[in-house]
Order: sequence, then C-alpha cells, then structure tokens
Amino acid sequence: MALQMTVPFLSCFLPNPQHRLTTHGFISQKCLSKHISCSTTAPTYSTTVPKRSGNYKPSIWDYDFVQSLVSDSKVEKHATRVEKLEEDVKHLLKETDSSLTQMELIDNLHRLGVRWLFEIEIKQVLHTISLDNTNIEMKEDLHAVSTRFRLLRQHGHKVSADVFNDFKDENGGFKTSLSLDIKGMLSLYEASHLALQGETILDEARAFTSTHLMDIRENIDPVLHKKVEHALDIPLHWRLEKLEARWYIDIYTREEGMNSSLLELAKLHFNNVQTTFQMSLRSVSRWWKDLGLGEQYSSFARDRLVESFFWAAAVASEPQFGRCQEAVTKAIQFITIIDDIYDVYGTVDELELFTNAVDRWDLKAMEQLPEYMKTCFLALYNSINEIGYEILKEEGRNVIPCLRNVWTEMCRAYLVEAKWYSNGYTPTLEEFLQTSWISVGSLGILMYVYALLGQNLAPESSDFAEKISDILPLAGMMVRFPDDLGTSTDELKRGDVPKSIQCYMHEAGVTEDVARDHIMGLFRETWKKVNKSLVESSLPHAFINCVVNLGRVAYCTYKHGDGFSDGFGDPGSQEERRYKALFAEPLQVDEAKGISFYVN
Ligand code: 0FV
Ligand code: MN
Ligand code: MN
Ligand code: MN
Ligand code: MN
Repeated sequence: MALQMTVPFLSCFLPNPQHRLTTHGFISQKCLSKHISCSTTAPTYSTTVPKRSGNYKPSIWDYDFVQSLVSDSKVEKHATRVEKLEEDVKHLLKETDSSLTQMELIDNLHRLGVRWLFEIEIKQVLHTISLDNTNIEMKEDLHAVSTRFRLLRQHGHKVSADVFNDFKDENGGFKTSLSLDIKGMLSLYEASHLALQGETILDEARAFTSTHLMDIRENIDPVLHKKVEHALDIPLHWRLEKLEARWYIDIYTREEGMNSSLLELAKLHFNNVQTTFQMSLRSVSRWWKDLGLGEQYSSFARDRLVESFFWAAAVASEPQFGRCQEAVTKAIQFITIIDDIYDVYGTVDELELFTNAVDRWDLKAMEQLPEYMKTCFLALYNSINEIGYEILKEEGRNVIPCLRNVWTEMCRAYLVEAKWYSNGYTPTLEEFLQTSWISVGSLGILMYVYALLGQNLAPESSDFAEKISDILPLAGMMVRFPDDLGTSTDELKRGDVPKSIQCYMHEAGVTEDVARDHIMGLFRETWKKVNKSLVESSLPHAFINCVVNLGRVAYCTYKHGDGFSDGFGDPGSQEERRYKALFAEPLQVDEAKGISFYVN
C-alpha cells in the first residue's frame, strides 16, 4: 500500500499565519469561527455522562528517589583524564592502517556511545573509505563489505547494495558456504537493516542471515553467541545508542583485542552523561510535581515523567541537547495526559471545547472549559510561553506560533478519533493513518526539537516546511506501528478507537496475526523510507537522526522478547532496570569487574 500522508499544519513556518491549510478530516477554520462567535453562550458540555478511566497504574517512580539522584562521579574531576583518553583514541584512529580495523574501531565508538567525541575524525575516515574502491578485502570479506556498507549509509554516503552480488551463487541465492562465517553473517544481518525500498537483495540477506544465525548460535563461543542473540532480538540499527552502550561496555570488556583506553573513556563518558541526565531529571520532575497534574488526573491518566524523559533523551540524543531534552520531556508528558483526556475521560462536547481553546490560544477560551480541563490548558499555555520566552530572549526567534499550531493539529486529530469512537466507526487503514500519524505525538516531539534547536539544527529557511513535510508522516508511523503492536489490545479493552491492526483486520477480513504481520511489514517499509532520507535528504542529519531515534525508542519500548507489550503506559521490571542503569547506577571505572551481562 502506498501511503500518502498530508501535512496540514506547516503554515506555521510561513510568514502569514492566516495561510493556514485545512485538510479533510480536520475541523475547518469556518467551523471554529462558529464556535468562537458563540463564545458568550453557556458551555454545552454534558456533566452527566459517566467518566471512564484508563486504569493506568501510578508512576513507579518516587519523587524523592528522583531528587536523590546525584552522582558522585563529578564531571570536572575526570575532565583531564577524559581529554587524555580522547587523544589516545584519536591517535589510534589515525595510526591504524587497515580500513577494516579503522571501521571496526568506528563501529566500537558507536556501540560504546562515544561517537560524539570523535565526530570530525569519524567523518574524515569514512570519507576516505568511501572513495577507496580498490581494496580487495572490501570486496571479498563479507564482514568487511557489510560493515563498510552499514557505516557509510548510516553516515549519509551513497553506497550501492550491489556490493553484495559477489556473495551470491549461480542460482541467485546467497552462497550456502557463507553460513560458516558467523561474523560475516552477523555483519550482513546488521547491514540489511539499512535497506532502501526496492533493494530486494537486502530483504533476501535479512531472511538468509536470520535463519542461519538462528540455527548456529548454540554452537559458538559465548561472547559471539551473546552478540548473535542480542542482534536477533533487535538489530543494531533499531537500537537506542545509550542502551546499546550500557550493554556493549560489558561485552567489550571481554572482547579480544579490547583497548583499555577506549573502555575507560566509554565508562567515564557514560557516567558524565548520566550526571547531566540526573540534573535534567531532577529539574523536570520538580516542574511536574509543582504542576500537580499527575495527582489531579491520577484516576484516569498516565503519570509518566521519567518515562517521558527517557523518550526525550532517546530522541534528542546528542549530549549537548540537554535543554531540548527537558522541553521535549514536558511535551511528551503533556501529550500523554491530553491523549488520555481525549481517549478515555473527556466527552466529545468537552473535547470540542478544549480543541477550540487550544486553537484560539487565549485565556478567554479557557473560561468555557470544564474545571478539570482548565488546569491542563493553563499549564500547557504557560509551558509553551515559558519555552517561547526563553528562546525569544536568547535567540530572538518566536517559536510560540509553531508550538501552538502543532498542538492545534494534534488536538484536531485526537478529536477526529474521539468522534470515531463515539460513533462506533472503524476507518480503513489509510484513513486511520491519515489522522493517527499525528495523534501518536511524534509530530509534537519533532516540532519541539525544531523549536529548541532551530538555529543550529534546521536554520529557518523559506523551504524548510517543504523539506520537512515528507519526513514528518514517516516519523509518525515510526511510532504509530510499534505503539499499536504493543498497546492496541489493551487500548481497545479500555475503550478506544480501533488502531491500525484492527482497522486492517476489518478492512481486509483477516485474523489478528495476519494483520500484525502486515503492520510489522509497514514498519519495515517505513524504516526503508527513513533510511533513504539518511542518504538523500537535504535536511540536517541531526534532525533525521531524531526521526531514526523515534523509531528506535518506540520499538525498544514496545518490543518484549518475542512479542510486544506496553513499556510506556505499563512499565515493568525490564523498564525499571533499564532506567536505573541509565539514570541511577554509575559504572565502576577502576575495578575490573567480572562478566555481568546486562540484559535489556
Ligand atoms: C502514545 O500513547 C504515547 F504515550 C506514546 C507513544 C509514548 C510517548 C511518546 C510520544 C508522545 C510520541 P497512546 O498509545 O495512548 O497513543 P494513541 O494515539 O494510540 O492514543
Ligand atoms: Mn491513547
Ligand atoms: Mn489517542
Ligand atoms: Mn496507542
Ligand atoms: Mn500506547
């Protein structure tokens, strides 16, 4: 199915806010003016409709625990040591004369979570490698060819999947002898996840390597065995860098030829990042507690501040994006409670009023809202104005129109779905996706990222709206599909609109298993389109990386072992362990610890 999404709100980037586009499925401007002109009449919402609850558990995080997160691994204390280690690693990267060893080192820098410290050097080395077509090893060794392909694509170089043709036999399939080369198979498996649409050789490579790796993994050396299992669970390209770093640091300790400077640097960097996470977490959790909305809405909405921070830090993942991470955390916590209001608690009449108030963006409109909505509206209003003020003061940019417009679009999408639910309507999959790529919230996240990092990430230019319009729906689907795979069963039990899986079951008359496979297939296709923008788009790489990270955090949140479940709304022990590892437990740098595989 070719999904063509429309992007209705991008006029917020245009100079004249009246040039607002409206799209089928959204409330028209005329309809909203009608609401506005009626503003003196009493609100029409009904107070007699019984309220539903999301039946969500309270937060698993204690406020005092979050406030107590202060690491004693002071960043300044290790600054000189970190500098020295960085120099060591830079030398290593320069002095290594084989391209393969250089690539393996770069791969380790990625997996250990320290690539940010060597961006310029990595770029230079990969550029040189991209120009070299003469290296025999790079043509004949499956591990080398695959690693080169993966790293170059990830960094935006154009490289053809034809490099894998040499590994096929005369019948057109991959040579069966390759299955003995476990390292090569594993690298090909990882490379296959950088596929673009239409690259069937990479689909074949994924099928071929998955099957064979599944068969052989029992009989290999324990560290390689662990790596294969880890990769088959979630491929590297779909993994969050920070979780991977925490896991890989344990693996790297046991790696043959491990470099102790690099290991020490990885641990110190991990601890430094943890310290900045802790500062941000303390600050946003104070903000959330002071608002009091978690408590006020505890009977029906998700109080998920730490989880929201995890998402924010995952999406805007570069270490210097701290302020952006905090603003995005607020956005996600707002998205979560407002989504719960629209999905379960509010009546359609109330939701119309809320949508109208957000569209008007003034305090008069707030007066018409039911009491429980007023605090939420004012908190949102204040939060956006506060962020807007900070950016205006510091950079002279007014990001408020952009942020309020994205909220209007999200509320309109939520309202469309609330009406579907109240009418018992099941849309077609395409119709559902037209609305639900917005209602899932990625759009909000990305617009906050754009607002916060605009100047150095995506300089305001007249064609930015055009450039960005293709990737936003992809970003929506990067979250929508895993979210539906993980949580739609519970959502429907709770009383919610049919999601992609159920829409497809209804439309195609298929079983849930078939529909799930179909949605998983669409998720893979979405990845291919996002991969294409890694190598083709004129958008800043850091912005595309946020989209990639959205897909990663969504998949890692909802995928559990062989199935899916709700790691955001209903976090369990796996999530708790993850968050503690990232936010609360510094790594021991001096002690040589025994092998302790961190399972995420
Ligand atoms: C969506 O909730 C949600 F809260 C997510 C995806 C975690 C936070 C991330 C973002 C805001 C992107 P839910 O599954 O209830 O959303 P829908 O749209 O299905 O109601
Ligand atoms: Mn929801
Ligand atoms: Mn919803
Ligand atoms: Mn959902
Ligand atoms: Mn969900």
